[in-house]
Amino acid sequence: MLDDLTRMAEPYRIKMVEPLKILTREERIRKIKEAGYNPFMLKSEDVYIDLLTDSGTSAMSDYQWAGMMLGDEAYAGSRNYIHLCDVVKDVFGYNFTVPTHQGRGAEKVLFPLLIKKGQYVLGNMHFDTTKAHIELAGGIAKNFVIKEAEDTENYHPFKGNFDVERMEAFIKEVGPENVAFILATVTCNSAGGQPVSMENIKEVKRIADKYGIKLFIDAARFAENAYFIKEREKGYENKTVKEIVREMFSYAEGFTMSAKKDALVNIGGLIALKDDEELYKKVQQMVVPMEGFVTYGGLAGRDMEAMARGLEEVLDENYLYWRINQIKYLGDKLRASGIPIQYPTGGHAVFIDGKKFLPHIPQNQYPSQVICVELYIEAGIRAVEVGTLLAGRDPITKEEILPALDFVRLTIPRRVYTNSHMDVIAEAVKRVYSRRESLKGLRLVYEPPVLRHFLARLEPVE
Ligand code: PM9
Repeated sequence: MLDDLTRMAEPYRIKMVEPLKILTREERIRKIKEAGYNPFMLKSEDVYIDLLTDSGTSAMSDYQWAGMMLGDEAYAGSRNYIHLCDVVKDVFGYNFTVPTHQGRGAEKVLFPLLIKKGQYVLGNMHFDTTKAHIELAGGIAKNFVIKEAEDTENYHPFKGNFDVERMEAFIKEVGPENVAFILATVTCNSAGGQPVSMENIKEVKRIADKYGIKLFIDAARFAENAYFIKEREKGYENKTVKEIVREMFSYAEGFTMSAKKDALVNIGGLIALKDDEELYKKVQQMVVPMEGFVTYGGLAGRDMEAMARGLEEVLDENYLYWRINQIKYLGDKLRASGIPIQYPTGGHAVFIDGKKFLPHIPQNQYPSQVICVELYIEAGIRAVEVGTLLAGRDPITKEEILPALDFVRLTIPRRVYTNSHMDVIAEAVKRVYSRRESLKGLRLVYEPPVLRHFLARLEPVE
């Protein structure tokens, strides 16, 4: 374990570098206008620090790259698949593993097997692709995150927790036969990368059992969640992160995972089931036409090897300490300058509270998107809106949804940027904050009907 002194720096050294380019301010103003004021539409080479997502953007280790050279590209029964199954069994204690090309591939395969038309899927806060796949399978996504998550200013150690009472009242109201399953997202991305406590997972499991409902986990950031439990939950301080992960997953029947986050790979996903062999057979039948044969699920053998190694590596507590504290370092700097953020900072990103940052811009003029645009102009930083633009419209009334949480997400890729980059980001946010009163809203000029934020085009409101 690193000590107080050695913990001050990254627990890795750099073996390969990728030069960064920075455009002039005038060029950045032109580029963001051409991109329809939507950072998703920018070319990556026009970005200086890319904080769009932590998904598929990790730097792999030398051990993972070495594994890439050991890819067994057989169509069936690749040794890398077998290694991946062994690691899943060791880390999570689950018997059945099916790879998929990424997280939404796992959702697309599993959800139609669990959902009957009109049934609810209860979550703390479903991620947007997850919600989309619940709806595509004929289900209705319902969120039960605790109210404290909406209060961005005040500390709560587990803002990703379920409001179990509210969820139980809902189950009683609609009847358990109308609930397809419960999905716990760890950490809870949409609430600010906020963790779910072990106590809360246990409580959710108790309710699930009481009503005969299955519990699954959206496991994209499982290791970061486990690390927060070790840091913040009584009784877990002396357990290893690996032991905590084992316990978390012992309460669920299975998980879907975007391996592009905590599995430290650039592509990949997983479905894993504890012991439900019948469901496993159904998953196998679905995955063949959807993703590929059951032992590769849309991935190359080398990708599965990198994933197996990433799943082990991410449990390194020196790495997790650095990871969580790099996000905190940035969050603390912003808070010290009076910038409103979701507090405490989450596991993978600092979430700026867009409504508090720009109170003069109405929510339907996308204040968080305005901040993203200005950060690009200020310093070539690409952040992402997780707010009104992302929330879209009510499927029935077509009215814009105005979510309680309207964020700019400064998403930090794993093992990619140093704290010097964090200093630049903090300074850029401060500069935008200092000229906030002069900023104006945005309006849509092109709006796709589904997941509109990816492809939308906007213009400034005059
Ligand atoms: N999350 C993210 O940036 C990537 C897509 S949007 C730019 O946060 C959870 C909790 C996620 C998630 C993706 C997926 C889907 C499922 N659950 O992107 O399909 O955060 O691998 O995973 C993104 P895939």
